Amino acid sequence: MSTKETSDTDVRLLDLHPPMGDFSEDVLRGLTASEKSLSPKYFYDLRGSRLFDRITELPEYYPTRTELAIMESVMPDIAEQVGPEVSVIEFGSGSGLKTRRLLAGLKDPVSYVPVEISCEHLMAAARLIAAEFPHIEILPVCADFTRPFELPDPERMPLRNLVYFPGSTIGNFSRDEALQLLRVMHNEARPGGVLLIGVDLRKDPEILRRAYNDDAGVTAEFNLNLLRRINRELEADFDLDHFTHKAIWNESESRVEMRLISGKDQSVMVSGTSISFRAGESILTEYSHKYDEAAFGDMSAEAGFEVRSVWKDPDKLFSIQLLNRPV
Ligand code: AVI
Repeated sequence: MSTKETSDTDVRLLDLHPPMGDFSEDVLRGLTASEKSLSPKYFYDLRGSRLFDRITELPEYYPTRTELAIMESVMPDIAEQVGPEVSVIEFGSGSGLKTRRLLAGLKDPVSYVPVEISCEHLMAAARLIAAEFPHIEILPVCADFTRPFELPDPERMPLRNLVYFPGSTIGNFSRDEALQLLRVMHNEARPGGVLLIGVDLRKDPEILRRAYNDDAGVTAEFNLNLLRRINRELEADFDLDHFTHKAIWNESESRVEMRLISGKDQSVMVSGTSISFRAGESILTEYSHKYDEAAFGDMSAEAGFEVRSVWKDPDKLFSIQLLNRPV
């Protein structure tokens, strides 16, 4: 693969030219399958990202504030267990509070390597972090983190790698994909490295139902925004008044499933292809798996990790887990 390093003030980008995938091809494949689906990765256009930010502040949506609260209370413990002079490799470009809390709380971290498929997004976030943490070398990598990728070498040699994957985004992957992603993280952690990961836990289904069907309708708007995006970018004519948001708890699969339900028999044009919907037919748009500690422990062990510590909030809604990659 040809790579490119570009320097922007003091932030050096390693551009691995990730294949961006084809939105139109993916959407048509999903909508012409016998069970219609759309990938949740397409939620996050500008409006979708803003709607997601609003979701994180909803009273019903507990994950973000709970993870941050755990982080606040256990950061000294994390810093102690992880040790000094690590290189932090974040899967996703976090300029959020959790990343800042981590970088501020670790002992003398040598570098911060955010990895993200959208180079623009990545550089904007990396510049913010660089301005706030001038003593940490910031080395953004533009890559698809679901596949193994090359890591840049920091100027100062780290004592170990710390892979960081907050937000319970792992829950949005199927179990097979989640295992594959854990294997990539195991690889990037390198022998003796660690993974610090946010994992949402199984809980009273009523709490989950409310978190994904909020009263203000922001999650519904977030879900429907996918159709709005397809209308705009793929010359489609979804009538948003004839699709509704629905999120259900699937007990046997231990996951929330988000769908868009067609309110009537209707046909929609997408990139020149006519797609028909029966009344009540749904498009699956997202899984959000919730794990119990044992199930996540088994999956991470399959990827080669050993559980070192699991921190939870007092109500056991959410966990932050520190996993070791043995030497
Ligand atoms: C990004 N991800 C962890 C969120 C979740 O809770 O699964 C996405 C989300 N979907 C609906 N609300 C939030």
